Amino acid sequence: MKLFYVALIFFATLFIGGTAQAIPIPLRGVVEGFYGTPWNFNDRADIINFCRQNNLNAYIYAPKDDPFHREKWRTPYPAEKLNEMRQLVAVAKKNNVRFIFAVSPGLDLNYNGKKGDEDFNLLLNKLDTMYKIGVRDFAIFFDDLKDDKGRHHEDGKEHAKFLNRLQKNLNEKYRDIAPIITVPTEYFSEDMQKGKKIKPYTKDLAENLDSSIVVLFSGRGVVCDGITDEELAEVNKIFGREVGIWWNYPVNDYSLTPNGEKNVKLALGAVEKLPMANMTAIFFNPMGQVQMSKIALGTGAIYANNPANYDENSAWNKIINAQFGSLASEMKIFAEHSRHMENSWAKVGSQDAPDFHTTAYLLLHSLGKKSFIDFAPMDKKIAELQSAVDLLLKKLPKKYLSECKPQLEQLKRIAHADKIALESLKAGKIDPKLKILREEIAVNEKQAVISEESARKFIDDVIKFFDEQEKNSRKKK
Ligand code: LTM
Repeated sequence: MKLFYVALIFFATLFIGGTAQAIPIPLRGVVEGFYGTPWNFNDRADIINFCRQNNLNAYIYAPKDDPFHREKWRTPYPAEKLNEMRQLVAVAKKNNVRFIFAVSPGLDLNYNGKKGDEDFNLLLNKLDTMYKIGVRDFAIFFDDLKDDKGRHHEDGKEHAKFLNRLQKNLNEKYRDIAPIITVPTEYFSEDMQKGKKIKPYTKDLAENLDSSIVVLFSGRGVVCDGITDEELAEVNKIFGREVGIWWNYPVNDYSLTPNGEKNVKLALGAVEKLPMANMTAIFFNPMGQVQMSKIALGTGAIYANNPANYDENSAWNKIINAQFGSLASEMKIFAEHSRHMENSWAKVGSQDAPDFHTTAYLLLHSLGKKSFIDFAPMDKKIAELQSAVDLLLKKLPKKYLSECKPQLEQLKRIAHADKIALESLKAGKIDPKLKILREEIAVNEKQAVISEESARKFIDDVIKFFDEQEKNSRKKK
């Protein structure tokens, strides 16, 4: 009976006024893990400071295009770089943020024989150097080791053996280091299984990996539309431990234009559809655009500090208000048009500007069906968009503008073309300028993509409407 009351008091204290008390994810932060130009010292110091302010407690150093992290992982950091790293570690310490140093040696790592020992020692030396400058957290990543046919040739047992040996060596040498964090080669659940069967790499890794090593996975896909509690539980079961998440939002290193040219759409939405269940760790992979990443990262921080009570809309509003002050309402209009990221293998982030989309849809579907067409709601949406973009282009502080000017300018072009499209509908006749504007927008899509299914789509839809009208009238003749 006594036990019953103790349990009752325990659970009662978890609930205050009907809301569950916040239970933060123990290890929560940012993984600088994207492809493309790595952040510089100031960006990193800034993000570490941002982590402290937002109650995130870890930063992983893992820029894919730092040669000393991946391609030339054997080469020690030059003195100047090491000195920068030392300063960064000090910044992290001051901010109470764990600085996690990662190496991705998988491209050409030897596991066995003499070469295996040599590589092992080289890696150990690299970590030793980092220990000497104050690092106490290490990560070894084995992601993205597939060949051009999408196959990998990694061996789960070898990875486990290698990581276990490293962990053992570090633990014997140092008493104050945290368990190693790893990302396996099969790091998303659809790649860990074939049908219902766990693939050999994952099975061997899971069966042999030291139970204290932290495993991160990215969801059912590399970049996917959320992770359910069930999906998390399934991966926990595979690895026999509570795994952590490497979340690929707001990273945009894969965002390609329709012609396959690089980039760029900005991911300015909130993180969403993440589990409520317990997990050991979560790391958000940002964009190269450090300041613009802070919208999603800020919402990620709110999530990671209280997953069970997370509401993406209120988090998104709160963060934009805090970050942009008097420009917050304009910023929300802009950011709303740039949240959803999608290509043939990636899909994440909520719909871009759904209200704008619905207003346009309702207008286009009322044409020819009603005697009175109400243009006012669309007029209002376009006017709002135009004035928000103009104000941001004029007033946004340089640190933000330097990261989002191409997208703002593209949205300005789109909003202008939307206006011409709307006027064409009002006049019942297409303004010839509209097709020229669309061409100009298409050319600029090499640098900036935004609101593809909302404000941008309205232009195409209106042109299509007039093209069909013309086709029909020709048919009648
Ligand atoms: O997601 C993981 C674990 N690895 C890479 C990241 O480095 C990259 O930034 C994202 C997004 O393109 N995809 C990956 O596969």
